[in-house]
Amino acid sequence: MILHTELCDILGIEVPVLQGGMAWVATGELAAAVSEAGGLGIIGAGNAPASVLEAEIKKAKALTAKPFGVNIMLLSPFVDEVVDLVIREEVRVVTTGAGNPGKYVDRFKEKGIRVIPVVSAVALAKRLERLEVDAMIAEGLEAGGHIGDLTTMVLVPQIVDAVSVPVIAAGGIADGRGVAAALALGAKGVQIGTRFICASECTAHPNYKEMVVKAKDRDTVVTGHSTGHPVRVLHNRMAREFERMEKEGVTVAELEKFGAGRLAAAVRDGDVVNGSVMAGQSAGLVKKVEPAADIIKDLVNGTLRVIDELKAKYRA
Ligand code: TUI
Repeated sequence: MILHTELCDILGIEVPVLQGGMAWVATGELAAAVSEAGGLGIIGAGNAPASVLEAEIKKAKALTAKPFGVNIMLLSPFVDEVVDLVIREEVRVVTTGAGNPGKYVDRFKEKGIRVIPVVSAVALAKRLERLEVDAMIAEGLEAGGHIGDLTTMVLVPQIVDAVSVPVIAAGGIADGRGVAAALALGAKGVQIGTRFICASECTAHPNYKEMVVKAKDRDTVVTGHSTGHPVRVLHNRMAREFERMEKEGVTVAELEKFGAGRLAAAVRDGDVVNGSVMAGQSAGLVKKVEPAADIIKDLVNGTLRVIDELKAKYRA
């Protein structure tokens, strides 16, 4: 495989593909499989306490000697203990989501941990560059879960222009065409979530994987605009109920209570009717469940094919 960018050297990986740190979905097994395949596997801490994350980190360490990361969800009630754990376990890379990681950056850097925040707007990217983060993930609204309000197509080049660290594109990327497009926008790598839900090594319930594989182009919706935390999910009864409650003007506290535990219900228990089936718009591009190594191979081969074809076809 010969798809190499400076991001590979910074992270000690073979191909510039990061696996999204999806809460409940991105366990030690999935992260290890992606890292073994040459990408960067990432364990999603989500809302879990440090003890739960610790077990996942130990699992990943038992399955691979290659670098892997942990995603810290900054709205988690356990964020402080999760930060302490990641430092204690000497995890090589930290990505952050759903907020500004500013107050933690120095502690990670002191330990030589690479810090890569997710940003969904230029202003935060500029602020974080001053803290000397190692790279940034520019995530567009095509992504699953909690999202910002710009598309990948317009966000990535604006972040690339605003900062001098490597930018990783995320949101809507699921095959080599998407990776090549991200590189064309100036990204040095990609982060992919939805397609890795359908990795064989992913421990998400088969019902969840099946719903992603069966999803068509318009099957995701965004709920939670009224809460200030919009979340992209596959449309089901849960999403319909949530939409109805939002339209009726139900309070944020009630909506949060209604939503509590729903992601776990879908991922762990397979309740894809009453659970929250978070997935990106790229679900429509995901066709099957296959090993993480095959996904990585397909991404790399597809990217190289697109680059060659563009050059052969359009250079006059
Ligand atoms: O974080 C994600 N995706 C997520 S987090 C999550 S758990 C959750 N569930 C319900 C409500 C809220 C969270 C499920 N999916 N992706 C990375 C991401 N980060 N997307 C958007 C952002 C973001 C948003 C605002 C990053 C920074 C930010 O900054 C705000 C500020 O303080 O400037």
